[in-house]
Amino acid sequence: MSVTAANDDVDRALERACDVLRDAQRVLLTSHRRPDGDGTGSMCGLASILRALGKEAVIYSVDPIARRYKWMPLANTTVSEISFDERFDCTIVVDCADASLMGDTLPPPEMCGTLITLDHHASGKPFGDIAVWDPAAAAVGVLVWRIAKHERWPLTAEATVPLYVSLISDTGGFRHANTNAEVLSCGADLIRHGAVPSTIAASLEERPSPGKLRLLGSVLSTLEICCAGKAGILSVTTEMVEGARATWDDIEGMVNWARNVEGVWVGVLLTAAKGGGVRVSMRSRSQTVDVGRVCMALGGGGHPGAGGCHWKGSLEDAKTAVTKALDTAFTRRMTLPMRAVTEPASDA
Ligand SMILES: [Mn+2]
Repeated sequence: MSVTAANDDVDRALERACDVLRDAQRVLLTSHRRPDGDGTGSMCGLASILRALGKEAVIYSVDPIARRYKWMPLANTTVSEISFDERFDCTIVVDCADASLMGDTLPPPEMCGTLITLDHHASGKPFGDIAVWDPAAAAVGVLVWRIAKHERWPLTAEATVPLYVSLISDTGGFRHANTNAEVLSCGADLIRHGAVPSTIAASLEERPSPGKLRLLGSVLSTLEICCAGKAGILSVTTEMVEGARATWDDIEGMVNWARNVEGVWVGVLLTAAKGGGVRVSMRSRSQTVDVGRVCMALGGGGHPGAGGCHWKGSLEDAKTAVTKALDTAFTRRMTLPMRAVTEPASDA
């Protein structure tokens, strides 16, 4: 690994985190609300490694683990509440760019002990007593792997499965722009220790329920192409979810249909949230525009390839604001030097 000032900071934070973890006996593991494959996978993987060392590791998520990840080792040991008299030596928050993404789910400091955060969002606002924050890490699973390697802790076969899920979730199966040599080395090491890629891929395979397929049908029919063909926008409303007898979980991944449309650089999914407002999800094709920054301008954040924000207002207002923000991003990109405006490479 090349040594830069930033890497020095990451390495130092990682060493401090290891110092705390080494001495800790009771560890609490948690992530952002509605944890995704990276959040769930890194919690379960780290829990397995710590439990094998004889430590107690409690996985905590207020929201249930998504159906897609429930089969993962240790996912079924997740607890959704913690008694007020519990005390932990340290608490590890994974994949959470910003303390606000946890809502008020983080227990008070006297329960948490030392607060360690492991994150890799470029737009992140690192928090906690020790923040291991490295935007060059393709997934938080890579940071967990670095900790295990640093401490020479055994990678349990059980841990390799959720950690591998973390890697493929955040790299789109080793295809997205964040795929680098380190994440492939990490994947290779996980395979050496027991992960079986084809089995894991089969477990993650989409087997849509009839409700999800009905919902997809109605969502696809909302497609609007705007910004001179460079943006595709899909919308979901509560009525559509209920009418299809689908669940809110079924929306996950639908934004990619908008992004995959021929000629489109950025796909957007607008979800009219139950409690009012609109959840905005954006995905861009690599080498086009940084949607994390576009979403930051709209009060959210994310990565270059994936971003999101919450819009307080109607679906139509959200559409107008998103279209305007994307128009600005596309125009700005057009004024960049030619080197940066070559046609996007196909993601396939
Ligand atoms: Mn992540």
